[in-house]
Amino acid sequence: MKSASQLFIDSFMENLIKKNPSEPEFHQAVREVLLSIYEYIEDNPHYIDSGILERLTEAERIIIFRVPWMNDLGKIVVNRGFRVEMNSAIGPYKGGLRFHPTVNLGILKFLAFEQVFKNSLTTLPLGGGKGGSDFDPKGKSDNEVMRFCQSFMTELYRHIGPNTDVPAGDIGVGGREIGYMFGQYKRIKNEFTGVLTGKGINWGGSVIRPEATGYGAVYFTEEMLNTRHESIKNKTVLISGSGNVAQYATQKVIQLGGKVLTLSDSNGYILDPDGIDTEKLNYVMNLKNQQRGRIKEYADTYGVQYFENKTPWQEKADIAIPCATQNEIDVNDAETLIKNGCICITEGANMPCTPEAINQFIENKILYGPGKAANAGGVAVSGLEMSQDSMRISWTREDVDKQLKSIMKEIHQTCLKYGTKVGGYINYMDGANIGGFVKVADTMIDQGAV
Ligand code: NDP
Ligand code: 2IT
Repeated sequence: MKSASQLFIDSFMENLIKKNPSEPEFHQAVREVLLSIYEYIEDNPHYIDSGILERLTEAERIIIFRVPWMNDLGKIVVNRGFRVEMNSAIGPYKGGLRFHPTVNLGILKFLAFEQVFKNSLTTLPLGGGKGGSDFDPKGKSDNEVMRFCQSFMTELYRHIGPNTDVPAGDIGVGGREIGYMFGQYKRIKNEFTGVLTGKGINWGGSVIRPEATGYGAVYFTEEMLNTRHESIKNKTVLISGSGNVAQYATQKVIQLGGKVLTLSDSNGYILDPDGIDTEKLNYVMNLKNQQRGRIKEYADTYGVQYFENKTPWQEKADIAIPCATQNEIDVNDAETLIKNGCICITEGANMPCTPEAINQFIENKILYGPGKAANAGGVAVSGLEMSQDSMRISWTREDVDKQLKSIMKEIHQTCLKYGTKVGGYINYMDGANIGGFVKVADTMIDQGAV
């Protein structure tokens, strides 16, 4: 027989799916949160009575718009632009923009939903949102990317603002794209404000913002390992992706004395048994950020193995840090990782593990750090960038790194507070979901029927 909690969750999900059809990633993200928080809200029924769950799962506002731009051949191409303004209870909407051909409303709703909890965990006054487009920056010239970004901002500008909604980067959106969008916003509004984060250092950006997600994920990994009197030093690490998050996670692992064996992109992964050192990482950064090449070229340059159309999870290592995309670790990968002795999985990406994979990690009492907690360093430093912009000051690398470290420690503490189970196992997923939920839910109750 089903328990009361299962019946409640099933019926809530049935309604949600009816209202939001064909959005499996959004359903997945909501179900995970419900499973984590149900017991807590059962003990605190005022959350149910005040409709908090219905409100949290309905975006405050969604904007969908046409993005026409001219390619280098003089042809007009049309993409679709989105901004999901999910929740502004504790601060302006905040979250990245993703440019990738797979972008659709359901993906952005899952990301915006998770962002609400993540931003709440950072301790900073940040609401949650996410946006982007099905535009594919791959293979486009700088001029094409610029024209696309200008067209995207020509509509988006009217919906955002430094006290309303502050976008940033995500997959396919880095310093170059933020620059083009910031330039266009400033031009249209005749206003120099911190309307985007991840800006260049010369024009209002914060030091350590490019590094923050990857560094933060590794700081969080170190915190988790410390609970078992372990550390990253001398550990082997599998990293997927080779973009912003993967690059700086690799850099921090190297700094802390660990050995990164793999990096990947959507075509395959490289395995470097000697470890990716600083020189090789610099090569990757140049390859990916300037040349915009493929990770396969690493294998050709350094004479290591390349596995086409495969992910790194079949390799043996102590730690895995997925830094590419959602659902990149399935239950088979999870079983292989565990069988190979992996003790810790840290989500640099958003929702990289399927629910079945997460169950495997938790059942086997592996250290499992969910993205909401583990990759919150990026948006946390975005929050610090907003503060610096509004004060018209800039902090040093040491200042920002110290604040990042202390925020990651606090997030870890919150996970311990809400996620420690009888017997001592720390369920970081429950910890992050409950910890993120309480602050937003209490605030929504304070603010009335909003
Ligand atoms: P980038 O665009 O810089 O890099 C993304 C990397 O992941 C690339 O190597 C890319 O390969 C790979 N990738 C993307 N999509 C897929 C896919 N469908 N299958 C396989 N590989 C894929 O993005 P980020 O590093 O910024 O983002 C990586 C992850 O981290 C995302 O989940 C993002 O949401 C999350 N994140 C990012 C933050 C940030 O501050 N940037 C903050 C918190 C989370 P290819 O080049 O072949 O597409
Ligand atoms: O998923 C994320 O947290 C991000 N892409 C960063 C968001 C931000 O506003 O810095």
